[in-house]
Amino acid sequence: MTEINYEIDGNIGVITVNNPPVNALSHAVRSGLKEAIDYAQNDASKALVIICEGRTFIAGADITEFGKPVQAPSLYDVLKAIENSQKPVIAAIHGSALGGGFETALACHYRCALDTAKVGLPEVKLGLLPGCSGTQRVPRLAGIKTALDMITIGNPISAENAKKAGLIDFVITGDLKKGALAYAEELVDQQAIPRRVRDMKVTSDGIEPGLFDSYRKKLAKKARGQLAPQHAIDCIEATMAMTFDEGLKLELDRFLSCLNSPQSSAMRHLFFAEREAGKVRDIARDTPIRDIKSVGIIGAGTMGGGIAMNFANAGIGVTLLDLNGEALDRGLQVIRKNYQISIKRGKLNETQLEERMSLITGSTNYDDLQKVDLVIEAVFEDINIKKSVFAQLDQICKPGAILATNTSYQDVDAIAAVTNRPQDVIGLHFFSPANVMKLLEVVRGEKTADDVIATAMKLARTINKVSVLAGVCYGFIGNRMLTNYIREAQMLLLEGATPELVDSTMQTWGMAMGPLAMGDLAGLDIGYAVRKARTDLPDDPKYCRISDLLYEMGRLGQKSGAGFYQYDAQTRARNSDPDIEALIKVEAERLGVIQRTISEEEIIARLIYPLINEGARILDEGIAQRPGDIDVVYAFGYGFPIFRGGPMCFADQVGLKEVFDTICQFRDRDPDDKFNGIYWEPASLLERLANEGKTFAEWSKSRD
Ligand code: T1G
Repeated sequence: MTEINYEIDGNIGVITVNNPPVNALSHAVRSGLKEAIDYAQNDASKALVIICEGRTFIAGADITEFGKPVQAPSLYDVLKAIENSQKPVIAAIHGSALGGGFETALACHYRCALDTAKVGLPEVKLGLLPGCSGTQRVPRLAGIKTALDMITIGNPISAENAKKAGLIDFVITGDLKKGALAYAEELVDQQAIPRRVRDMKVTSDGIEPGLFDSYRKKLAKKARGQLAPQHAIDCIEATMAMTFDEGLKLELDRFLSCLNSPQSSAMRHLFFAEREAGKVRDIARDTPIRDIKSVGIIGAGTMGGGIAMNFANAGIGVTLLDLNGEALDRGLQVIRKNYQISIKRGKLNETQLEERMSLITGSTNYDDLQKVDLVIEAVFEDINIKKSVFAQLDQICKPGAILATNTSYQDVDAIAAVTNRPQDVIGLHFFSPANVMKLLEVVRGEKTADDVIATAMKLARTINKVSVLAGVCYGFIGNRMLTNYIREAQMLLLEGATPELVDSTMQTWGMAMGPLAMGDLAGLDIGYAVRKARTDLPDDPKYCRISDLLYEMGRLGQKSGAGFYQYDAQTRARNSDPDIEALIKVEAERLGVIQRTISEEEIIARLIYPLINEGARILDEGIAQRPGDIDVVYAFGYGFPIFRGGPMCFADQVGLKEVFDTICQFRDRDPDDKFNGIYWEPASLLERLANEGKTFAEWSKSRD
């Protein structure tokens, strides 16, 4: 396939890039672009247009080439050729011109775009910064503030906004090529010269003192622990004092240090893992899927309402059913309130609110679910209640309707078994708040049909979720691993770490929230009920003893104003509670636990390694398809730091031998405590890979 085509149309040389799926700047594309630019310098064309086939303009460097030796011509060589062209070069943008793609457009002398197009520099989302002049050209074209906003956050902006900022010169409606050629001909008629961004000056107008440091502080919070945004700020700030070439040198230097960092390797891993997770190994990608035009949701509580919003947001009609009329009205009011919050945040307008509310119909009658294509049960987390709901659905719903449970833990096969259509039953585990959290665990029952799985994975994309396939076990992937994480957090309390030390250590490490504060947020009664319902927990008096005590004291967490911490009634600010720290000491003594000073290093290992260990078991049992899938679950559902790539990626970076040896040390540290030996029994897959000197990634590749 020819990645680059060149032809002359009137006075215009048209360079067309065609490298599906996103016209990434592969070696072939770079070579073809440079050849075409060089060739066109001597032909009859008066100006050149760079345009792309397919769904988008160039969407960036080819991320799959990172880590391999750069093959000439480099992107720098290509952009230099474009900028030094003696004829005006015009970029014609559609879809998303991102990263190196937008940098290519910035090296052009003029830029036009379809009104539906977007432009952006999302490199920080890969632990990188624009590595080919983006940090130097955007400030020259659009000013420092626009550069800081675009580059340190990495979100794309619309063609209209890009035009307002001076990044795009002309917005086209309708046929891009036609519009771009007309625009180019007009420039030729005007005898427009090659307008080089490198020659522009950066204005310091409006740059208040301390601007850069305020961004450094903002990003240190918003992108806690991430290096790339800080480097990007330095490069942008450099445009105020350095020449273009000096700035380019600094940018390249910082780009390479990011490229070679574990953070970028982790974030690039997650980029591909997120896309890989949506593919089911043993189901053909062209498996026919069922049409989902209408959805029924049972339970108008927090989860049911949040789930309903996802479908309404995607323009899919929802029947929200709750047998309790008051609960239904409350649920509908909460949905409306959530949308009103989005309006306040400028993410929605009144018309859209009403459109979405009109797609959600309340009902207290199961008969209203007779014609829906999919039902999602989101009732109380009790297996018997769920079974009775599914028995009813089996009687009422039309043949071919998909029957899904939103259960967080329960046995999907046991639920399917109460119906005459287990092949239509699946788990769709949303995460609270369901209208915000991106993760969706798709739980495959033993009898779930392939087309039902394929439909669910496709539907996840439709409602803007990241789907991960899980097998049936207690807690599927995420919650199963979380059990051990919570257990160790509380063991650490008995052994002498305060709630504040545990939580602050994990937050500094990168977790969105520490485990104890997270327990207070979710509600200690939830965890208590889950533990009491389980019959398979070790009969260890130390097991989650503190949260059980707190529950028995009526301290349920934020909802009751106190849990591990005290919460200010007005501001809900969290404060350490000396009474609880004293209570922990007394309980530790009663249980015969000797308290000691615990290092942050031990806290991190004691909390993260159980995730890795259980993740290894989950892989070995086939509950998750890939280690990357587990990483996606934790990055998108549990606040795991994206710059560490997820538990399994982090394990590979630490080294499985190191992880395994540390787990063995934890197992053997107290021979008298038999429970410790149980909790810290290394997973056999981890042991095997550690002994073979392999990584989880290598193990996964061997199964592709
Ligand atoms: N390189 C290689 N493959 C890519 C790719 C890229 N840049 N972008 C996407 N793909 C693959 C992706 O893995 C998937 O593969 C398929 O294309 C469709 O992607 C020098 C150094 C463009 C908005 O960060 O944001 O330039 O799973 O499912 O939902 O300064 O892809 O089909 O086998 O996401 O329509 C900067 C990343 C790179 C953009 C389209 N660019 N891509 O979304 O499709 S660094 C980015 C996206 C850089 C310079 C620096 C999205 C998209 P498969 P998809 P989509």
